[in-house]
Amino acid sequence: MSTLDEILKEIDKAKNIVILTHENPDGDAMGSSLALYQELKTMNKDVELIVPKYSRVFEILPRIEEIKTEGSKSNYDLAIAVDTASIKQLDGWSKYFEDAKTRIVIDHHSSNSMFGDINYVDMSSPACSQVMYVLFKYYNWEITHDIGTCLMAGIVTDTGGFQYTGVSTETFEIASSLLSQGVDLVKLYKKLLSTNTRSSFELRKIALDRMEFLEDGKIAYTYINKKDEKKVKAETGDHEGLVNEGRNIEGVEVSIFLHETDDGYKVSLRANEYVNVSDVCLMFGGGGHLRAAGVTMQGTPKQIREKLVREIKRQLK
Ligand SMILES: [Mn+2]
Repeated sequence: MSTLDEILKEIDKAKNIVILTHENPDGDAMGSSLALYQELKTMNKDVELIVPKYSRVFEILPRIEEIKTEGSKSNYDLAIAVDTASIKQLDGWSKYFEDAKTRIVIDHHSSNSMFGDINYVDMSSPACSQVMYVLFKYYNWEITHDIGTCLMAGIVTDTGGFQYTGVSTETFEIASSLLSQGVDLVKLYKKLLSTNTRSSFELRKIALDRMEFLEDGKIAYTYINKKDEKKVKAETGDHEGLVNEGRNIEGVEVSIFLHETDDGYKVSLRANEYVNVSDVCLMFGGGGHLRAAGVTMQGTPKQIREKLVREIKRQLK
């Protein structure tokens, strides 16, 4: 039996299902989980999608008002984690996953630790929403306008508007089919990629002002701490995408962005051409994709910067 058939068998069997995704959810986490949620609802499953905190920019996504901040049960028949590379990323709600009778992982991260009983991970896919589209097609599930909107939101955000490595002819074929169904790509693009909240703009100003160039301009580095966020009254998700600012500068191979959280600094690394930032993050217990990865580290921004630069330097040409 193929993995996809096994997953369907578990879904059929389960009466109640919980869907989970990673902390600090991006458009792909929101889009792929909401798409799956809607289909399971259509199948008359007792299903809950739990996302404790998300940016209000996602409020344009259909059915987002049905998301729960905590579960109504402690042991679900089935838990499905989407767009999530490790159990750690499920943060404070990993208990819903761990305590479920059966656990499924659907993802696209190359660093996925295969933490489910059944794991469907397509590392060549640029978005979990694209993996989800393939699932829908395989199962002959109907891609409604609302579901299509969620999948497109995931694909367009995780590919930075179809520009990142991993985008393939298949990505465009899927986008094309969603477009012909009437999904409003222009609106999603504008709202999710081109519009800044005022506080995220203020945060960007601070991050840019603080940016440093190291190793002959091959590394860009900046950070945001809690004090900055308080100053600009930042909301969840306002720091999203700041790591791209450094990467988009000529001559930069690796962009380092640190974001202070309750557990230390969340490090985001982006590479342009050749540095394997997934390997760099793995050194410190994190992971991700070849050119986009993350890890949480302890210490001051300066100490963390030194550790990262030491590792990155070994790969610089
Ligand atoms: Mn993703």
